[in-house]
Amino acid sequence: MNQDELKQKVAEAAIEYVVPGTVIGIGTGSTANLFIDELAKIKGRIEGTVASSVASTERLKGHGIPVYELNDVDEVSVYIDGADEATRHLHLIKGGGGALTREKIVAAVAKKFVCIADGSKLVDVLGNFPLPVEVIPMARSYVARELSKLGGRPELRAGFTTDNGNVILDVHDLQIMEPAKLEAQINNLAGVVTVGIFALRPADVLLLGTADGVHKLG
Ligand code: ABF
Repeated sequence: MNQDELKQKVAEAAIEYVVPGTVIGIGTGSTANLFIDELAKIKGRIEGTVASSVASTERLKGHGIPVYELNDVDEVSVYIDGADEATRHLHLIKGGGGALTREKIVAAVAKKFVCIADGSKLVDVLGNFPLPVEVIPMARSYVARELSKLGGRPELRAGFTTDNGNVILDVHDLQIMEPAKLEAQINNLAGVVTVGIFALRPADVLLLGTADGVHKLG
């Protein structure tokens, strides 16, 4: 099976976690897109969705699936989204698609976070994938200097503005041995909106698509 077929398998497996009659949190990226297409087949069973990006909102609406503003819903039963890297502890790097802030907000609200990914995303140590950090534009240089002091090599994501009007620094050359600690440290830098480490609020379930089937961790 190729990577797209593995993503399709986890997207199908995630349908089992959809709680009927509730609002479902929907992530961003190619795996989340496949999940949206699966969700469309059972859209009559849910109340609606909240989405972590403009792109996902458009895809959901294209399927006729209701999308609500997060502020208008009291509860999100489950959040289903992909990741760029994941560990067996269910710590993640997210944000390769640039939607990390909204993803972190929806993950915080959701009762359960189900991460869906093909097996290539599983790593022993986070950091091979450049760590995205969303930054208020005027703090870009300051935050880049501070990230360098933490041992990383930040690069401005060229020509990219987030859905929130900010920039992204992708931090290369990190070996993230203590994800929760580094998440808190980077979160505390003035001008940082969100860091793409999801460890303080990790996934609750990780569904991994592999050649011998979908593996469930957590
Ligand atoms: C989102 O989509 C992001 O956090 C992550 O960057 C990306 C994963 O994309 P894909 O499913 O296309 O690999 O979940």
